[in-house]
Amino acid sequence: MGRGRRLALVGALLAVAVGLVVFTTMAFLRSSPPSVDFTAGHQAGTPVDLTLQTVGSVGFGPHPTWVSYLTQAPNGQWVHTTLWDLPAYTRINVTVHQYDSGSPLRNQQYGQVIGTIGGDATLNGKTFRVINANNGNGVAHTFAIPTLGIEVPLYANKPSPNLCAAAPCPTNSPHNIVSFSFRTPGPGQYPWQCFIPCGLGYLYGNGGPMQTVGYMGGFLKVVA
Ligand SMILES: [Cu+2]
Repeated sequence: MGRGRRLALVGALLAVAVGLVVFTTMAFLRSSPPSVDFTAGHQAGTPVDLTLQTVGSVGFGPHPTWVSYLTQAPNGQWVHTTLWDLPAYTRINVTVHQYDSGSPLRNQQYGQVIGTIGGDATLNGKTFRVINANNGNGVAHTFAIPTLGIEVPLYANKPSPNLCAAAPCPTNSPHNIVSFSFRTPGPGQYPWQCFIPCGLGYLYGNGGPMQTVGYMGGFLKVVA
């Protein structure tokens, strides 16, 4: 093979290699869970119902053992995502079906309900403002929107082999129902997340699902 042909061959192989790297990188960057749309057909002034679930291990996808939130779409289907399109200046009635076990809190401040309408939440129908995580089953996860000053602890289930281990969890699995409301601000993207270090097997519990959109955090995409 002549020098020119060898050079051309090396050049072609290099181009293929670069192409593969670019393609893989773009595919990785593009991979994002879907956003559930709660704005379609929304009538100004009426509240939006947002129903979520938390599960100790999602049971499918690239990380089946990770803890996760799931979102119920308006058509009733459970979607593995933490991204929502929500109307601005609207009351959001949140209901979380909490299927996971928990523990005492490392930071007791996260046992407080902060920033909701009325400053409270309900646990299985009973109003509360704080959970003492050193009593009972402890806290499994929190729902927090830091930029809006909202934080709600989600009471845990007693550890048991009967706890749901694959989402979407059926309502006959042991769970707690936590409800609260808040108002969306003007248009913008607002991050939300869990503040309980629930990424088991990661440094201080704060890696893995705690750092990944679609599991323990996401975004409110508030639109006008
Ligand atoms: Cu969590």
